[in-house]
Amino acid sequence: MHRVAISSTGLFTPPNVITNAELVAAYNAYAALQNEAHADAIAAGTHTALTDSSAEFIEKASGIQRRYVMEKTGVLDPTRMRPHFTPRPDTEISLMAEIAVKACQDALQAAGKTAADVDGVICAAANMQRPYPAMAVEIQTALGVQGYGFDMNVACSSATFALEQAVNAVRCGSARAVLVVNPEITSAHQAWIDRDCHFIFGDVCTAILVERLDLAPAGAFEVLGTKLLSTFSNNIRNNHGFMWRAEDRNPEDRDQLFRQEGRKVFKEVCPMAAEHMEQHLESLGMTPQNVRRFWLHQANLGMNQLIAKKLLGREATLDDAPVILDEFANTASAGSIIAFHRHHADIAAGEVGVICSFGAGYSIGSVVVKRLSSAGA
Ligand code: CO8
Repeated sequence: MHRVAISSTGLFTPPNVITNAELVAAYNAYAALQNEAHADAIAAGTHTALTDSSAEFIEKASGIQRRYVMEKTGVLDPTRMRPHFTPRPDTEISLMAEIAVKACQDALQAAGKTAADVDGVICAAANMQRPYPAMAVEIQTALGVQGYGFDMNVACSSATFALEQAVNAVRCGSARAVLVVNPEITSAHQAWIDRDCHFIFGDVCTAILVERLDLAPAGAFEVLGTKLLSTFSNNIRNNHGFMWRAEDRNPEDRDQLFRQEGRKVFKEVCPMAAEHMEQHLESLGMTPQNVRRFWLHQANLGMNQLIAKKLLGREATLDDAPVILDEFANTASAGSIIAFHRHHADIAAGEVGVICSFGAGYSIGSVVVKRLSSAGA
């Protein structure tokens, strides 16, 4: 068995920003058009008028100020309300693979490694652009990695669940290094026409290089342990899948996109996530007080504050549990990895941190890491 480290991370940030003000203006224009189109039914009481969204509500309820997207004109067009993506021929790299390759290259460069040092690629995200061939194989080939690749999906916990697979592969010697990559193009399956959730998501891609510790660069993070949990809930759901055609479904049906019972999710997931991390730390002989930093899933600021408070027994600071959702919104599985990517440089050798995701399934994944001072230390 080998000791395993996170050698580096990479980040691809999409080119377009949508502020809450821009988003709300587009939604309110859409609502006005809908209300105009249904004016008679609204007057007759057979149709419910849409009410305006508000930037103040969004920031207060979620902590989100803006989000990045791959394409914004379609999202902000009140007659469209979804991004414009041009279909690509089979001979061209897919959009998911394209941004994944960029994030992987960023991670490889940060570790001073090349594709020749890597034996596997796991593409882990909340949605896949197509069923096959696997995006991971496309990414692997574009990078020039000899070995294997596969896709996996555990919604917002895709990255942490994939980290466990990568860690196990390296630990037992079937790979020297595995790239875990999380291309999250949430804008393509976000319900931009639903006032309750139109503000939640953003696009991004993260990558993590998991490597044998004796091969890892100085300052890498040893993985002390991983712990996964899932328990079924309908409170976050997307019914879109390959059966839609045989079921004569319309891809625009509301249940074919993301939907949730946000308040129930908030109430149920916070205690589960805190307990999960506590138990994980206990199994490693530690308590939350031994942890220098929590890199938490980024869905809602209040959720993160509550979870961190449950763990620490006091109000958490941004130093205890950094926030990136103000800038990125919820980026599904990538959120906790962006937090780690942006906020790990000041962790001293010997200090311990926890990466933790929570989301649809429900699914919770935690990864406990310790900063190393030099390779193999
Ligand atoms: N503008 C103004 N008012 C609004 C708006 C709006 N946009 N939306 C709702 N309101 C109103 C409501 O109508 C309601 O009014 P009233 O009190 O008169 O009925 C009031 O505001 C309060 O509404 P809510 O109870 O819905 O508001 P909350 O305070 O609960 O906040 C949140 C809503 C922000 C959604 C919050 O519940 C939340 O963040 N919950 C946690 C959600 C969460 O963590 N979900 C995880 C999902 S992510 C995941 O697992 C990955 C899925 C895969 C990725 C999919 C990518 C697309």
